[in-house]
Amino acid sequence: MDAREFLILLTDQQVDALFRFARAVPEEQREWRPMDRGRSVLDQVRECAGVPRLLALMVAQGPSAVGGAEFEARMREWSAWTLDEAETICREDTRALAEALRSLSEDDLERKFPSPFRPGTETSILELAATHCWNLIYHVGQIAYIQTLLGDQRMH
Ligand code: NI
Repeated sequence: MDAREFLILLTDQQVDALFRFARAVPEEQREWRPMDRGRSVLDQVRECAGVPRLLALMVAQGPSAVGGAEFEARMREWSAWTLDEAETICREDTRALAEALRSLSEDDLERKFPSPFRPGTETSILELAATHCWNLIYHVGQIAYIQTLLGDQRMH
């Protein structure tokens, strides 16, 4: 299995984990924010669901295809999604990201660009696409921590 297919597999596994963990939190607690300052489960799920469309655009058209204005417009869209809507969109757009990745040659995948997320560093298209996977892992961890705060110590 090449690096691209491995990334697609890991990402799909983390999408499954995100919704498995989120649905394990009782519905009435999905908007609870630790200390009234942390981010709720639903808020984090919405972000994870909103990001892959932006990344698919960047993979298909280059990192400069998405700027601050596009990102802010996407944030406004995702702020209203229910958990079910977020799941449908996340799965659809994760598939679109995978297809965008599969349409590139190995050389295109490894070509370096200035990183849109870390100024002063460079990133390849493959690394950029991996942003979805590590963002999912980060937020699954935060949701798991919220679960422990709510008294649920199980691994979901
Ligand atoms: Ni994030």
